[in-house]
Amino acid sequence: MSISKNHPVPIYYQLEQEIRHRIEMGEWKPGDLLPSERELAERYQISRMTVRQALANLVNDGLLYRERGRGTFVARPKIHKRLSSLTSFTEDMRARGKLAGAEVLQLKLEPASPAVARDLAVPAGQPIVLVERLRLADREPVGIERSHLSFAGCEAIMREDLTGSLYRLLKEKYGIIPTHAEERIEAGLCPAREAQWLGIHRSAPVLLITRVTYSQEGLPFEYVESVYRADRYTLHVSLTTAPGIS
Ligand code: 16G
Repeated sequence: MSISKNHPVPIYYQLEQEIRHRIEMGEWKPGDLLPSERELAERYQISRMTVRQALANLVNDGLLYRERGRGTFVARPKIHKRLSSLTSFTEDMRARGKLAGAEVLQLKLEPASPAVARDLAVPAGQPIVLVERLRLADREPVGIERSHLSFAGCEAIMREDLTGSLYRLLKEKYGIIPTHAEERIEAGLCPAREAQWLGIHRSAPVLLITRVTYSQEGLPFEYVESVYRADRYTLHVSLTTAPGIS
């Protein structure tokens, strides 16, 4: 591929496409160091400013990352989480060909705070289960999920092995089928404690997702607060035009 200066497509965009192509073809692999700005400018006979713009766009898109003093590298592909279907972490990972894992950070019975009690439709102060887990994709920490669980006999879950799929356990052993969820997604900066577990800088960008999950009976059984590494996650939504809008 070459870059044409007489083309209506801007030169920085042509360079972006060229780099994307090399990454897609596997010519440049995750972790590879890209040629320097100067080398790229010379190779394609374009200005360093143009190279800088193309690289900055690819860094913003998460395809490349920079390390101060070392250069620009090819990033690992992110985990795509579809927002249109109710899935578990394990299912999301399986769909990506990754091995899901969990490390239990906290497991206890605690009185429901007024906010959690409202979402779980229980009286404030009622003992509910708190399970906080570090979630792993191919053994790499990608998120932390703090689930507040409330259903008849939920204390029994304290004796379970929670390093596998929680949703599968709930389905198979407790007859609770996650059927519907309401989710809220915000951008945030990683708190210090979570940053340590996730192995990222304090205040690195994260996705903060809260979810209330309902069973097949329409009862809320889980209120979860999650922190996912923004450098490892992309949220994916399919959109269709609403009827009546042209
Ligand atoms: C998802 C859910 C979380 C649930 C977990 C169960 C979000 C924001 N969170 O990660 O609520 O507890 O799946 O996964 O999507 P598991 O069955 O693999 O343990």
